[in-house]
Amino acid sequence: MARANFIPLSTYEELPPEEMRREAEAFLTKMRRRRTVREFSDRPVPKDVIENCILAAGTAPNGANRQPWRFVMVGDPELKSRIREAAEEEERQFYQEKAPKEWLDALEHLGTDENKPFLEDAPWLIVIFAESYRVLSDGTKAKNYYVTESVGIATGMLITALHYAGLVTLTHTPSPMKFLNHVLDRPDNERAFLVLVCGYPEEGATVPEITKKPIEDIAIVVDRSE
Ligand code: IYR
Repeated sequence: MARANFIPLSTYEELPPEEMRREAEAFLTKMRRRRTVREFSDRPVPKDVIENCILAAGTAPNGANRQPWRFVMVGDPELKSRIREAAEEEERQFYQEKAPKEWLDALEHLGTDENKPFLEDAPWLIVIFAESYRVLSDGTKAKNYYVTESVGIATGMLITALHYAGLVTLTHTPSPMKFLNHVLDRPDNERAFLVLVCGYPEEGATVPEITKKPIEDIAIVVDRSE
């Protein structure tokens, strides 16, 4: 591929150290308010808000700038109930037959089960697909690179954008997810990555009282220059 035209980095803004510190702290404070929610209100959320959040996700760094993501916005009640029905069928098998005891034990404190009413209650399901490879106009397949990493980063940015817009999300991973290709009519070169349930929390929604790891458990400093 021809080398791109290179232009000055005109969008970068350096912050003085104090402001840098303030911004980083303010961001942490805001992100600590994000919680995964499992009880959704059916209040509508404007489509343009979701689209802007998806555009923000689409700014994610990714392999070779192939942008190997597709965000299918499902707001149609009929489609949502088909997704719920199929997901609950998969989940029944997971919870009642396939899941090893160790996995079920790990999930127990979160109180999840095969019932997924949020798939119908929430105004939007954003079904995220990863484009494993591209199909060129002559029918040949072209590789994409770091697809899982790229789509994972974009998904994190989407969750952050939706949180900033005052919405809540649930990262739902029915397993296996192949049924989503059928229900949403997506081609074979796309594999469902996860379902991001999005909307307002149900009034009186509760969340598990869990904590996040402290800095010493998640960061390892190898630079002693400070
Ligand atoms: N996919 C199932 C099970 C599940 C698995 C993990 I790991 C979770 O953190 C939560 C749920 C479900 O959606 O219920």
